Amino acid sequence: MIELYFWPTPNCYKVSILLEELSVPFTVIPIHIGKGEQYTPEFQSINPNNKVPALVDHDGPDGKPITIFESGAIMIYLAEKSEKFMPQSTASRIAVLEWLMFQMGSVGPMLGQAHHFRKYSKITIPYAVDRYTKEATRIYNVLDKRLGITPFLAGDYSIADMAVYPWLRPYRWQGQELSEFSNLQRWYSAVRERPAVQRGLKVMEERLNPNKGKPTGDAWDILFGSSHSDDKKQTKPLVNKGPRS
Ligand SMILES: N[C@@H](CCC(=O)N[C@@H](CS)C(=O)NCC(=O)O)C(=O)O
Repeated sequence: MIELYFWPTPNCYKVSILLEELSVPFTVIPIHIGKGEQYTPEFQSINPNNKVPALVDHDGPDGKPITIFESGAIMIYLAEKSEKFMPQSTASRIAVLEWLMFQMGSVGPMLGQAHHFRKYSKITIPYAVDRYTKEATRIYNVLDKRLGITPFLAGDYSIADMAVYPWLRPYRWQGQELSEFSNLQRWYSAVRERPAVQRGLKVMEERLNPNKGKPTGDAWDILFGSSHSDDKKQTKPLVNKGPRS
């Protein structure tokens, strides 16, 4: 059984998308980072860095449980265990690791800084806004150039694509327009259309609110409760008979 310590953020979506792609059953354990749940001693024993995601696989190596933090390490573990989305040959495997490391070292941290200084900072620091917006543009150009050569970042669709995609979804927060990067835009649409990607992005809402979208309370009674009987229905006019006199 796999437990995913999760909050709906780009780094966590990387793992939920991969688990959905693998069709592996998993339990979501929400860690509300806005309430500081990442700082509890229980969670710290799982991730000494106090950040999500983290993962526990109760059926780890040699049948023993394994605890993993850092989204890149979690993705490598799951891909290697399942032998999917990570090729076996050295050259292809290194290509996946290159683009995964690029995501972990550049895409995530730099675009995260762009989010911070463009959106969350309580004061506007023009130097920081300019620096991280330019860095975002530079990163988008690196990705766009690569995707002009290969359909996906490492050739075939892999954990590298799953790692980058969630970070590009808030592209406007990063001061970017996808339409200015035609190869990237083509790739973005291809990844977005994958059903597992769509499920991975909804993982918390579906697992934690299984009734979401279903009518509850008064709405349920109105639609399906006793007032739904034919008798009651007929107490109301079915046809508008025009203005009352
Ligand atoms: N390098 C880490 C970064 C994890 C990270 O920054 N997680 C964010 C959410 S995307 C977090 O937990 N933030 C809460 C905090 O910083 O207190 C990874 O990829 O797993």
